[in-house]
This record gives sequence, structure tokens and C-alpha cells, in this order.
Amino acid sequence: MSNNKICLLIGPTGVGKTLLLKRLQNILCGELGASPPTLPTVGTNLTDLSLKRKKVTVRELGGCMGPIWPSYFKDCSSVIFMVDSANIAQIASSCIQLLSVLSAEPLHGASVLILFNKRDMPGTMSLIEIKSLFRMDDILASATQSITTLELSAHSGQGLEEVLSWLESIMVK
Ligand SMILES: Nc1nc2c(ncn2[C@@H]2O[C@H](COP(=O)(O)OP(=O)(O)OP(=O)(O)O)[C@@H](O)[C@H]2O)c(=O)[nH]1
Ligand SMILES: [Mg+2]
Repeated sequence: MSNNKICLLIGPTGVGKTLLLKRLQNILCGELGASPPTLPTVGTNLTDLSLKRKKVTVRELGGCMGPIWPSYFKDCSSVIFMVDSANIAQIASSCIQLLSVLSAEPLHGASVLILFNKRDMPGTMSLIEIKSLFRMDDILASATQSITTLELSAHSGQGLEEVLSWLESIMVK
């Protein structure tokens, strides 16, 4: 598989990246089932997803690898950046992390999906409030990339089909 089919999956530790990959595989196998356990990813986690039209490889980079994420940027043409929308204390640092990712030269032409995960958690703020805290308008105004945002619960399954549709759409470009 050529490198330009690799999609990078990044975000702080514990936001739900590994669970997302497991749940996408569940859906593609035809049965969502119960949410499986995960362990923190130390290093990278390569997962092949057989979409309707293409196979795509998603490379998760563990949140603990943040300082060396940029060494993987040149090998990908799309990025999924995941945010824990139930962890308000982490929103500002996630925003700064995302701005640094978007300003990286190898990613200037990348397609970017921002996922606001854990929408099933009780007491989470509305998406409008989260986007405002996250400075989404400023991010969209300054970015060179085409950016899509989605609400997600990797746990309940809300939004998983939309993530697959996004992957299909960018892989046919
Ligand atoms: N309630 C809820 N819990 C979630 C959701 N997504 C992930 N989790 C839980 O969050 C914890 C961390 O999930 P992981 O998928 O391991 O997180 P990660 O982003 O891969 O973390 P690193 O590999 O350390 O970077 C696990 O206990 C998951 O079950 C969600 O949508 N809702
Ligand atoms: Mg992980």
C-alpha cells in the first residue's frame, strides 16, 4: 500500500483513539457489540480498515509519543485529531497541540478530521460550547487544510458511520 493511503490518528492520551479503531473494525465486521477494553498505546498502532471502495491503513500514535509525532507527518495525507470533549481541563492544551500539528509543513495539504469524543459521558458541554472553548473559529480561519468536525462516542457507537464516510471520501480524492 502506498504511503499516501496512511491516515494518522493522534490526540492526547486517553481520548479514545484505540477504542475508535476497535469500534470501526467491529462495524466493518457487521457487529458493533459491547465496547472492548483498551490499554494505553506505547508506540504506534497500525490498523487496516477495509472500506467499501478501498483499504485504508490508520496509524495511531500514542498520546505519550506527542514529542515525536512530527517524525510521522511526512508519510500521511490525512489526519484524525481526537479530543476528549468530557475533559474540559484538557481542551486548551488540545487546541494548542492541534495548532502545532496544522502548522507543520508536511501536513499543509492534508485532509483533517477533528473528533469530539466521549459524547455519551453525562454532563458534557454542548458542541457549541466545546467548539467555542476550543477556539474552533480561529482554527478554521488560520488553517490551510480542509477540516471536518464530528461528534463521536466510540463507546456507544454514535458517529462511527460518519467517520467511515469521511475516510471513504478522502481516500477517493
Ligand atoms: N465513556 C466513554 N469512554 C471512552 C470513549 N472512548 C474511549 N473511552 C475510554 O477511554 C479510555 C482510554 O481509551 P483509549 O482508546 O485507550 O485511549 P487512547 O487515545 O488510545 O490513549 P493512548 O493510547 O494512551 O494515547 C478507555 O477506558 C476507553 O474505554 C467514549 O466515547 N466514551
Ligand atoms: Mg491508544
